[in-house]
Amino acid sequence: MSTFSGTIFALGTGVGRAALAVVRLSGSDAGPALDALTRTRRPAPRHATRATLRHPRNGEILDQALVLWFPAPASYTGEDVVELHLHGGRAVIQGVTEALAALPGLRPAEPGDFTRRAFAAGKFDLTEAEAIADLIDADTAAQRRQALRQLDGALSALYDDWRDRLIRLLAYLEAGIDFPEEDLPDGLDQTALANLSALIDDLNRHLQDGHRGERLRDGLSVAIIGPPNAGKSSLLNRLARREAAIVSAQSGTTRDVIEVHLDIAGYPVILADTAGLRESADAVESEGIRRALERAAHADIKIAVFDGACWPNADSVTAGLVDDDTLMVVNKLDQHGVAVPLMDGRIGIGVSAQSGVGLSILIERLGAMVAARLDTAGRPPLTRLRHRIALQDCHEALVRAKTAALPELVAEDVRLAVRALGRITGRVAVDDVLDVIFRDFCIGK
Ligand SMILES: Nc1nc2c(ncn2[C@@H]2O[C@H](COP(=O)(O)OP(=O)(O)O)[C@@H](O)[C@H]2O)c(=O)[nH]1
Ligand SMILES: [Mg+2]
Repeated sequence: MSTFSGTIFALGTGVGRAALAVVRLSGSDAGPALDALTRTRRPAPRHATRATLRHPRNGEILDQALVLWFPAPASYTGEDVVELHLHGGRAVIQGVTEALAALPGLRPAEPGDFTRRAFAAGKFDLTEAEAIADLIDADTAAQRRQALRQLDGALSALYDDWRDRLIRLLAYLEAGIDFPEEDLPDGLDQTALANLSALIDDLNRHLQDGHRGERLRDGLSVAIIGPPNAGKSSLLNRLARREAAIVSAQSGTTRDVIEVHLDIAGYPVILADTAGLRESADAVESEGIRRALERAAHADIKIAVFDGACWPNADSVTAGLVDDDTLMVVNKLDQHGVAVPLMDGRIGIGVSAQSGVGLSILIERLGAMVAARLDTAGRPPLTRLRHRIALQDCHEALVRAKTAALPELVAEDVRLAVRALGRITGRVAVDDVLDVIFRDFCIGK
């Protein structure tokens, strides 16, 4: 039984001129609305049917469309759903949505309305609903794979399994409290303690994942650093395949941090160009250098670019920042010809940002470094801060439970842990949590 009032409608496809546009309706007035537009018999459920859509008031033809009728409950939202596959012109979309708005009981959908109704109808849990948002936002193949896996219930299965284990433990504990036997010791017995410890270990492993799943959603931060004129901006433009940063023979040109979003080996990367590292009397340039150092400190990976014209005299400030998270690059290979630069036993890559030589090796090495930081080796990763907070609450409660003095206190902590897990999947749904989650959706989802 749905608790939502009114029938909602929204354009489900992108805004702007396109071949097709899909408008979706959900609610008890969706069927009558379809009848009012087509003025003919309702099509068979789930059969694409061609129909002439007319304005219900004046009969003006609005489009020749394909319409689909999904009676409840076998629909996305679990309610009666209609899909109108229109021609994607702006006037067509406007004509049809205006006609819909004028019909009784219909209103435009708010962001996330459709998916929220689907969640309420039990079509999926919260982690799966969040996966739909992630899938729509996915820019790279790895993001798509992670979202699809979560949509398929990988996280639901994991968290539900933990919750089931805790509920069994709780039942066991409560039985001990309700029917105490004289020879049972206070607190936890060995089996229960072992079960609890095993779950705490599982939680620890899941929580200490280097934030891989969350970073895959946000993108890995990669900073290009190096001395002035080494070709940092040229390299960023090469990798971005556009002139995002100003390239100039005048040193000190780049001052602000310039970011481009890239797809490296299927992973999302936010690549930042920074000001050249040197002593500067210029206040603006000094601020740029401060920002460069700050970005370098927070970056997941650094690309240290050295000027091949000066090699092997590497800039000492940049050389001092080279660590295991750094890809060392010597630029201007077209001039200096050092193919495999070495520094302190570290092997660098010789490239020419100008001619493109060495760039494919650089991208390959960078891809391997990114993959090593984001790949989850088949385990479903933690993907959201919201989940992390609940899992930390769960973890804390279980650690407390392990040392609690009385069986009643152990049971209370396990109960809190169960609740924390339930918050992730929405088994313990609180309205304000739902508002926050579904607000992030786009309209029409
Ligand atoms: N010969 C040669 N010149 C380059 C190369 N990359 C950059 N440059 C030149 O070096 C100068 C500084 O380049 P830029 O990208 O602005 O360096 P940044 O100060 O490190 O950002 C410009 O005149 C570029 O044209 C390269 O691979 N070969
Ligand atoms: Mg620059």
